[in-house]
This record gives sequence, structure tokens and C-alpha cells, in this order.
Amino acid sequence: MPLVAVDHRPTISLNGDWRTIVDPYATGLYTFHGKLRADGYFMNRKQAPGGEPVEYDFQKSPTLQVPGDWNTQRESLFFYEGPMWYEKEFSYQRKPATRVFFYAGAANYRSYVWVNGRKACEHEGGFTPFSCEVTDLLIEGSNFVVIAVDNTRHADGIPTLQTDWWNYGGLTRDVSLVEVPEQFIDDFDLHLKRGSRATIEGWVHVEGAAPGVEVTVSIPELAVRETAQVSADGRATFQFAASNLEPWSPEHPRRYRVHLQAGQDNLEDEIGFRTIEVRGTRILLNGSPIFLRGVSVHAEAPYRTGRACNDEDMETLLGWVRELGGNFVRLAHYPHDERMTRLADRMGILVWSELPVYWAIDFDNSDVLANAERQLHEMIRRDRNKASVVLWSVANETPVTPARVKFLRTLVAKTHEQDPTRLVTAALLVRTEGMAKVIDDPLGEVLDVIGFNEYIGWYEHRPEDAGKTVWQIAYEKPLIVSEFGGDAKYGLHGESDTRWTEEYQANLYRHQLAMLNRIGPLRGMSPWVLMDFRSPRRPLPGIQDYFNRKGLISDQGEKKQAFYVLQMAYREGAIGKAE
Ligand code: GCB
Repeated sequence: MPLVAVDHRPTISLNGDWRTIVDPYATGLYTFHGKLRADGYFMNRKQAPGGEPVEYDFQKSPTLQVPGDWNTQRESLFFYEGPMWYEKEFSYQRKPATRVFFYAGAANYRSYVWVNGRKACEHEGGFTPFSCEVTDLLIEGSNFVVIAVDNTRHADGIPTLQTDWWNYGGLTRDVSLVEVPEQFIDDFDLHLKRGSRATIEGWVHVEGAAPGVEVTVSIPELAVRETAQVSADGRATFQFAASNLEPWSPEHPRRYRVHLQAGQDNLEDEIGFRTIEVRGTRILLNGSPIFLRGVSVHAEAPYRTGRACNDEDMETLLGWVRELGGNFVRLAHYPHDERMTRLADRMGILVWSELPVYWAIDFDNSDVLANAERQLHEMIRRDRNKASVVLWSVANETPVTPARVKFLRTLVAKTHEQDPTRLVTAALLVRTEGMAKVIDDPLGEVLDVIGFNEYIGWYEHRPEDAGKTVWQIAYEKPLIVSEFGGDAKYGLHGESDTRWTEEYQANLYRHQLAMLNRIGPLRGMSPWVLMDFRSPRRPLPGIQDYFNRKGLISDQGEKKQAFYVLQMAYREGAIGKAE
């Protein structure tokens, strides 16, 4: 399982240029008779006299920048899906009593890692971090790491064959080596106790620690210094008073420096403390009802396109959310970069974080469920100490079948079990019965908050028909409309009933907002979507050109009329009731 708060530990960065070999036939993974190779093929071998021919050469191969997707770095890779071999040399000085981990923030979709020609680990899932111990694989001086990253889509993958976003491949997030002492803090959870304003509770897990090892949690700004002992499960549990605590909120995103210490290991994080709860149809932040004025966001890089991967990308995206008057983002449709949730913590923007359980994945397959559970665990583990994250979403627009309901119920239960302090949701499909919209998906029974997507005025009816819609909602729970919207090409103008124009989209937003305002238990919204993003499903020449154009802002950062419609509603408080 991946280390946590790696961005707060000393690391040896492996970012930068990596040598790369494009391997469309997966030669590095399979033999000529299609057998899975016991070991990798592209292993930085040098030609030996009389030996087998070596038919590749990393030194002569072009580089790709890490972090980054390959599709937007080299024209010939734009549509490429398959394995890519990455190689990097680095020097390393061994240190006594130190364990070393290879860490990747994310690599899409499957990864295979070798250090100095020896297998270190494999990972499946394109949006969550992974790490593996490489202490015994490293040598003094010059070392090399080879990683095969394969973004081939699979029917039994998560996500599966169909998505409405670009399948950007590569080492898309930071890669590093992390040094820790022999016993080290590999996971922890510190949060404000539900229902309380001044009691912090949680636990710290110390890898490799024997029962009885002491763990200290200190928060100097709150004059807290608490110790507890590790028990047989490796965890030290805490509960202590923190009087004068200023809770984290969008208006006041107060974070505290929290020091954790166990044996030789020291870790310092910045943590906000707040509670999030549901009472009846209300969402309570720190005990007070709140309306989530949000927008959905893809991890698409503004201005240059490709996978968002640096601080500037994140600052631009969340800066626009702020400008819109928002206090909330739905980070669709997969866990975004940790830089994003860190920034949301700093800026005071509430976050919905989602698993890529998108559309019709293979719900009958127990291996797929195991994969979803792993990705869920990796998502929770990475962000459970982020105050901004208030909602875990287990799925988006999944077809309502018995197998799917069973699968998702399992994920919901696992989420509650691993994180009893946050709310669990999913973006559900809405059933249409004439002019009625029905929300009665059986999954709703186990969700804390019901998310639903609807495209009145785009995929069905006309924008004006929104006013005639009758909502039939089977649950007495808070609702969030997790998507609505329509496409507009920035700069294309016309009548408000002409598709693809800014006027059409703005008109659609006006009618949607009026309709949504009449849904009593609506406690939030995240229209689709902040910025245009690349999608292979959207080829329409001259309009889409492989972009989903439902952005309020174009991929080049130009604001469309609908942006201002929503901004006015958010800024003037014309939309949404907290109770
Ligand atoms: C949806 C999906 C989203 C799509 C959007 C669209 O319902 O959840 O991923 O991009 O519709 O534009 O059709």
C-alpha cells in the first residue's frame, strides 16, 4: 500500500526526462509466442560479443517529460494506446538503517517497475498512487529504473472500454524515491470527532513497529502534545481535547501544523479540522447547514490540454472555481492529483472525490470488484487527512442492474468502514417517465447524499422544457445535481435555440437554474463542466474536434456566456438553499 503525505517527506525526485521506447506489440511483456515474460525485455542491456542481439537502445531513444501524459508530448503518440517503456538513471548513496520506497503519484493504467533489472512491483489503476520497497534493489552509485506503463483499455478494467475523456497514458504524476527509517509512519487519520467542536480523534499506524512503541502527536498552535502506544495491529489511537480550535471551512480554511513522531520517524503535515454530517435532507459543515455551489472538473490542463500535472494547472482550475463564486468542486471521474486536494485544502474549496467506476464496467466479475476495492482504499488513504474532501463518490452513471447494485453496495460499505467521518455518494442516472424525472435507484438506500446527472435541454427535450419537469424523488436525503449542461463552442454566436452556440448554453443554464431552485432538498450542484476537455467520442469537425465542449470555459481559458450566468447565480446567492 502506498505511503501517505509523501509530499511532506524528504524525497529524491525522479521527475524530469526519461528515455522511452514505444512498444505497440507489447514485445517487452510477451514472447513471440505470446507468453507472458517472466521478466521484462527492455532492461537496459548492452550488446555482449557473441550474445543475443540487443534490438533496442534506451540511450538513443527519445525522452518524455515526467510527470506528463505522452499523448500531448509527441504528435505520433496522440492516439497511442499500449505499452511505453520508460528508463531513467540516477545515483544513490546508501544510508544505514534506512528503507527506500519507489513512489508514483499515478501512472495510467498498468505499471511494471524494475530497479537495476530486478522486479520491484506492479500496479493497476491510472489515478491512484502506489509505492514499493526497493531498499535491497538499490546499489551504491549508479542505478537505473525501468517502468513499463500500459494504457491499453480492457473490458474488465476500471474504467472500462468506454469513457468520455481522453485515455492519457504515461507517468502522469510525480515519481520519487522516499527514504524512511526502519520503523515508519505509513498511514494515519486525525480528524475532528463528529458532533464535537474540540475533540480530535484518530490513529497513527507505524509500519514495522512492535506493540508498545510510543507515538507522539503534537500541534504546537493548539498546545497539544499527546502520546499513545502502538497496539498489536500497529496502530496507536488518539482522542484529545483541542480547545480554541478554529474549524476549517471555505470562509476560513485554517490548517494546523501537525507533527507525528514514532521512533526515528518524524512526519509533519498541515491539517484542517472540520466535521461533515447529514441530518435529514441537510448537509452540515461544522454543525451548520451548507449549500455546495460547485462545478465538475476534469484533470485537463488549461491552455495546453493533456493531463493536469503541475501546481500552475491546479491553481488555474481552482482559481476559476473561486471566480465563479463556488465553494465546491466535483473532481470527476477519478481521483485527481494530490496537488489538487492540497490546494483545495489551502483555498477552502470542498471536494467530491470519485472512483473511475464509470458507466458499464464488468460488475459481474469478482476480480473487478477487488480492483475497485483497491482503488477505493488508495483514494481514501491518500486523502483522508484533507479537510477539503467531504464526499467520496463510488460511481458515475452506472446501469441499474442487480449485479451493479450488489457491487456498489459493497463499495459503499467499505467506504463507510474505512472512513466513517465522510459522506458517501454516487452520481446516479435519472429515469424519465414522460415529463417526470424519477430518482429511485435502489443504491440510494445506502448513500448519505444522492448525486444525480440530468441533461434536460441537451440530450433530451429543449432547455425551456426544464420548467415542466416534475421531480419524483424516493429518498428523504440531501440531493446534489452532479451534472447538467450542454455544449457550446467559444466564440460561436447565434439564437438561443441554435445548438453549439454560447447563447444556447447560457439559455440552458438559465432554465436549469430556475428548475433546480425548486427542488426542495437540493443541497448542491456541480454542473458539467468547468473547462472543455479532450474526448475521443466527440469528433464533430469545426465544433468539437475531439473536445467535449460543455465547458463554461474553453480549453484556451476563454469564458463563455454561461460562465457568467452561473457566476451571477452563485455570487448573488440566487441559487440554493442550505435548509
Ligand atoms: C455524462 C458523463 C460525463 C460526460 C457527460 C457528457 O453524463 O457523466 O462523463 O462527459 O455526460 O458530456 O455527455
